[in-house]
Amino acid sequence: MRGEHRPSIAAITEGHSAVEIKLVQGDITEQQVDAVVNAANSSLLGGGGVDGAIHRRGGPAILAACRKLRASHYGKGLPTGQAVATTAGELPARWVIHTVGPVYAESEDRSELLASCYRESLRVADELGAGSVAFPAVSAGIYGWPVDDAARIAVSTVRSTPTGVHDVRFVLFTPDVYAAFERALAAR
Ligand code: AR6
Repeated sequence: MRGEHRPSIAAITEGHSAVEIKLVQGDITEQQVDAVVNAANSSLLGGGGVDGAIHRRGGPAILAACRKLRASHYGKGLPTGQAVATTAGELPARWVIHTVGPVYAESEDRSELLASCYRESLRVADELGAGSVAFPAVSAGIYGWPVDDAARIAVSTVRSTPTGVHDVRFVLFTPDVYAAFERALAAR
């Protein structure tokens, strides 16, 4: 199926447990879910990649909420591996959960921090009562994480994290990242 047009919804579903994992090739800002996860940076003030897209499509309410969070809780920035929620503004979702992935480094194993992004995002989603959550491939863009490894960590962490979220979608922007998540989902 690689190279062909893929449906924008649920190309792959895995329903072996309470959480159903789906892969979607597309733009996360178009997902109708309770919560969209943003691969942010610790400033919470926006950036490029998926962060830029979420702020552009979601409008100024998201940035305003991020500024408030900085003032109240994260004057030094949101630490890597943590997650925090804001309004989703004009996105077709209720919340954006901002998480800060680690920058990839060959000299140091930061996998636990990347896994923490998924765990903490699901914990925040549970606090919110979100039933459906869309994740991008955190750290696999500007932060330079090798895509297969990023996909393996993402899938294995979601599989092993107890959560009330019943619909987890990985929304992958490009065919190569989609293919990496297909491989990760197939590997057990
Ligand atoms: N929908 C889904 N995925 C997307 C979209 C989109 N609209 N746009 C890009 N991606 P990145 P990072 C994919 O760079 O590596 C920002 O400046 C992209 O192809 O967005 O965690 C932040 O402010 C890639 O596969 O996030 C930080 O400074 C994946 O999303 C820094 O980038 C993640 O790429 C974070 O870097």
